[in-house]
This record gives sequence, C-alpha cells and structure tokens, in this order.
Amino acid sequence: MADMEAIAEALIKGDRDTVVGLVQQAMDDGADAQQVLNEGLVAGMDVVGRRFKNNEFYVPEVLIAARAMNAGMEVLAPALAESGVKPAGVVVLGTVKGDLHDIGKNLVGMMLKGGGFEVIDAGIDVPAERFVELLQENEAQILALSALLTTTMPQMGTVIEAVKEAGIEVRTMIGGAPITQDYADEIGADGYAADAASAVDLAREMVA
Ligand code: B1M
Repeated sequence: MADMEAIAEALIKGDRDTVVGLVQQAMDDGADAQQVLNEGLVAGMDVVGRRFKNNEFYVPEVLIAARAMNAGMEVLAPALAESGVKPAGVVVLGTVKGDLHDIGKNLVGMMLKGGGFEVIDAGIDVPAERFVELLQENEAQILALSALLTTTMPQMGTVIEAVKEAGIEVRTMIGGAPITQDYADEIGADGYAADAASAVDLAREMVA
C-alpha cells in the first residue's frame, strides 16, 4: 500500500530524494497517480502553505519543499498525462512591465503548482500585450500579476484594461509587497492575495 502520509511528511521536510523514492514506489505498486498527487504531494504542500502563512516556515523552507514537490511531480507526470488528469485550473502569471522582482512571483507559481494548477509563467518585465497574447493562446481561468515597486503598480491596471479591451474573460488576482485590497478594488482586479499560500486559496475560490 502506498503511504500518502509518508510522501506528505517528506515533502514538508523538503526531503527531495525520499519524496522521489516514495512516489516511484507508489507508482510501481500500482497506485493511482491522482491519489498520489492529491493525498501525498498537494496535501503536503497545503501544510507548507499553512505554516508559511503562520510564520512557522520562511521562504527557504517553502522553496525547498517546492523543489521536492517538483521532483515528485516529474515522476508522476507520465502517469498523469496518460490518465488525462486535468489541472485544477490554468493560471497565467507574471511580474508587470518595468519590474524585475521575481522571487515572490516564483514562490506564488510554485505554490500554485503545488495546489494542482498549471502555471504559465510569463516571467518578469512583462508588457500588457504579452499577457493578452498568453491568455489568447492558453485557456487560462486566472491571470495573476505581481509588482514590488510603487512605480510599477499602475501597470497592473493597464494590463487589466488591455485584457478587458481584448474581450478576454478571465479572473484577475494581484499581489506583491506594496499591493492592498483597496488597490485591487481601485483598478478592478477580482482579488488580492497577501502571500503565496493565500494566492492558492484565492485561486481555488476563483475556479470553484
Ligand atoms: Co528591489 N526593491 N529594487 N530588488 N527589493 C524592494 C521591493 C524595496 C521595497 C527595497 C527598499 O527600498 N526597501 C524597493 C521598492 C520601494 C518601493 O517601490 N516602494 C526596491 C527598489 C527601490 C528597487 C530598485 C528600484 C533599486 C534600484 O535599482 N535603485 C530596483 C528596481 C529594479 C526593477 O525592478 N526595475 C530593485 C532591484 C532589486 C534586485 C534586482 C536587486 C532584487 C530582485 C531580485 C529578484 O527578484 N530576482 C531586489 C530585491 C531582492 C528586493 C527586496 C530586498 C526583496 C524582495 C523579495 O524578493 N522579497 C525588496 C525589499 C523587501 O521586500 N524587503 C526590494 C521576498 C519575496 C518572497 O517577497 O516579493 O514581497 P515578495 O513576495 C511575497 C508577497 O508580496 C506575495 O507573495 C510573496 C510570498 O509570500 N506576492 C504575491 C508577490 N507577488 C504576488 C502575486 C500574487 C499574490 C501574492 O498574486 C498574483
């Protein structure tokens, strides 16, 4: 019997080799890939997210857990592709034009992947037109924008306007150190998340 709790525990500890070994063993034993994903990897990442929110974990622990998650996902990938398991949703994510900060954005991306979402990472310094292009090319349910500078925050409004003008129906979430719920309301974003774990909660609400 595959031990989902052991997979989750190893992931929480950021023990990549054990995660890979246990996931491989589960697959060799004929476990269901979706069950391993949800009850092992995603369950572990949910704990990491909660601890991060409660300041029990810091950025390095989250990055190490996310690395273990990615390694486990690589083992699962062929079986997931075969079984046609659908992601929880598709998210186009990027740091807006003029802004080069990507540590927080990457953390959000990793946590979203940990939450079962497919993430299309547009990168940093991304102009509005590129976000529009990516939304048109992919059937994304969520557009997630990050900004760390007060000077680049207004770009978020520019992107949201461009997306509306292009007639694309997508839920928008924004975040980053200077961003607030008031600012999200002001520029017409559908939601604001203060940290990476809250971004996953919000994304789940948005696709529910
Ligand atoms: Co910059 N920088 N920086 N910087 N930098 C800040 C942001 C600053 C607050 C430092 C300061 O002065 N105290 C300040 C901004 C001031 C302001 O606008 N109010 C600043 C400045 C001024 C600058 C430059 C202009 C400096 C200069 O050149 N004169 C310049 C700008 C370059 C540019 O972007 N065009 C610059 C450059 C840089 C580096 C390149 C050196 C480097 C970035 C490296 C990189 O990202 N690869 C850098 C860094 C590292 C920082 C600080 C020190 C750390 C940022 C960080 O990574 N934090 C930062 C000061 C600080 O915040 N203490 C600072 C860790 C990260 C995990 O947190 O990104 O906040 P954070 O992400 C969090 C949440 O905000 C949230 O979740 C994350 C995790 O919980 N979140 C989201 C983020 N995006 C989200 C999206 C969501 C939801 C949640 O939904 C979509």
